[in-house]
This record gives sequence, structure tokens and C-alpha cells, in this order.
Amino acid sequence: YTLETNLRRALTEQEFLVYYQPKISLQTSRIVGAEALIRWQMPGQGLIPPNEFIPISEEIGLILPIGRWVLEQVCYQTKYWRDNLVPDLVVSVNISPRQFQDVTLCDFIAATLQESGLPPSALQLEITEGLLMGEIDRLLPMFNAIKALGVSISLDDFGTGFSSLSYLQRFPIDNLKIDRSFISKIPENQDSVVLTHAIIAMANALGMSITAEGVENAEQMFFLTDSGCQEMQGYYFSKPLPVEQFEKLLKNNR
Ligand code: G
Ligand code: G
Ligand code: NA
Ligand code: MN
Repeated sequence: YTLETNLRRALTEQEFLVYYQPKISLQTSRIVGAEALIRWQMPGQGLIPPNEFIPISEEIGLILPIGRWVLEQVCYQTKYWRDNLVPDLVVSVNISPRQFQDVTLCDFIAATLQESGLPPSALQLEITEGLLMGEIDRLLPMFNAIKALGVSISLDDFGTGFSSLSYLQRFPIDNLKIDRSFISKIPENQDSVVLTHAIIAMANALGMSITAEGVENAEQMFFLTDSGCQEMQGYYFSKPLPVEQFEKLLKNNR
């Protein structure tokens, strides 16, 4: 309950920060996007990573206001970066399954896009496979409403969950993020190589783009480029960065 009290204060006292990890086009080697990742700057405690406060925020429902705060930050910040530095930048936001229980999610996204002036195509939502195992009759209309706005949807940590591949047909998914547990074993682990090839081939055949996460070296990057992957994200290019540092990368993105 101390953590809960601290979390509620964090929201009113503005102790959260959004970090940005660049996504790089494997065709052009330029930054084409970023993943927004929340951090908690608790006074006297340093930076607290999301794994230590997102799960409890989901349990106590605080993920709803936190999630809305992240979406607002990202929309206004991305609008500024597109207007001043990278016109086609796309930023993705992680959305917890709990946020899809909020029937106002789509309306909130629409209103925030409108108020910030960010084009819907500049926003992507990252969801996890677990969400798709929920009630399809309730979720599908929400997905379709989000898609109708022009916002894209990415399936995060792909390959680690238990969802059936038929979900890829039933839900309007634009992008697959291959989980870093596959990428980390490339090229030495033959199973990871084969599975990564298969995931890329399947995604491309279904008209979805592919983002590889957890890319940590040049060998993995070359492998992914040769395999037809479009985008990469990982420590090889950059870790998640605070706003000012990410902006420095955008200024050199020519
Ligand atoms: O940045 P880091 O790798 O520590 O993030 C760990 C996990 O925390 C991410 O995989 C993501 O699922 C989750 N996370 C980060 N930022 C957010 C956020 O803004 N909202 C939600 N729901 N989850 C987030
Ligand atoms: O769960 P999600 O896929 O959203 O995770 C994003 C997390 O992955 C962030 O916490 C980020 O810090 C971490 N991450 C990003 N790039 C790398 C990488 O190249 N290697 C490792 N080990 N972790 C990474
Ligand atoms: Na993510
Ligand atoms: Mn992921």
C-alpha cells in the first residue's frame, strides 16, 4: 500500500517521464520511429523501471490515468518532432490489456490526436498476444474503431505468447514485433534463425510489416536486412533515451 500511495502521488506530482527508443529503417538506416517507454523518477529513489510499477498499476486500475498521461505526452511530443525534425516519425505506445476494458479508450485517443494536431498515422499502439485471447466480440469493435481513426496496431513480443495464428487473420494487425528472445540467439541458434525467417515470411505474406526488437550487434542487423525485415530496435543502435537525448539523434537523422 506504500507503493500504491507513492504511485498516486507520482501521477499528481508529475514524477513520470517518457523515454524514447529509436526504431531504424533497415533500408535507409534512418530513424523512422520510436517506442515510448515510461519511467518513474521517484524523489530520492532514482529511475524506477516500468516492470516495478506497471503490474501493480494494472491491479489497482491506476494504469488508466497513467496510460492516458503517456498517450498525451507522446502525441504532443511527436507532433513537435514531426513539425521540426522528422516529418514522417511514427511513435508507438504500449497499451495494457486493462486499458482495453475502458470503453472510452478509442474516444480518448481520437480527442488527444485532435487536440495535439498529431496525424493518426503517426501513432501506433503496441499490444501483447495475451490481449487477443480475450473476448473477440468485445475487442474486435475496439480494434476496428482504432483502425478507423488511422492509428496502427503492432503485436509486441511476437512468438512468446500462446495465441493461435488465426488471431492474425481475425484482428487488424499492421506490424509484428519479433521478440528479442529470438533475435538474441541469432545467428548461432539454428532454431531461432529458422523461426525468425518463418515469422518474417508469414508477416510479409499477410501484408504486415516486421520490427525486430533487441538487436544488439551488426551481425543480427545484416541477418535481418537479408531476411526482408523492415525495421529494427535495440541497444546496437540505442537504448531508450530521455527526450533531450532522443532529440539529439533526430537532429542528426539525415
Ligand atoms: O523500458 P523497459 O524495457 O524497462 O520496459 C519494460 C516493459 O514495461 C515494456 O516491455 C512494456 O511492456 C512496459 N511498459 C513500458 N512503458 C509502458 C507504458 O507506457 N505503458 C504500459 N502499459 N506498459 C509500459
Ligand atoms: O516488453 P517490451 O517489448 O515493450 O520491452 C521493451 C524493453 O526492452 C525495454 O525495457 C527496453 O529497455 C528493452 N530493450 C530494448 N532494446 C534492448 C536490447 O537490445 N537488448 C535488451 N536486452 N533489452 C532491450
Ligand atoms: Na513494447
Ligand atoms: Mn516487446
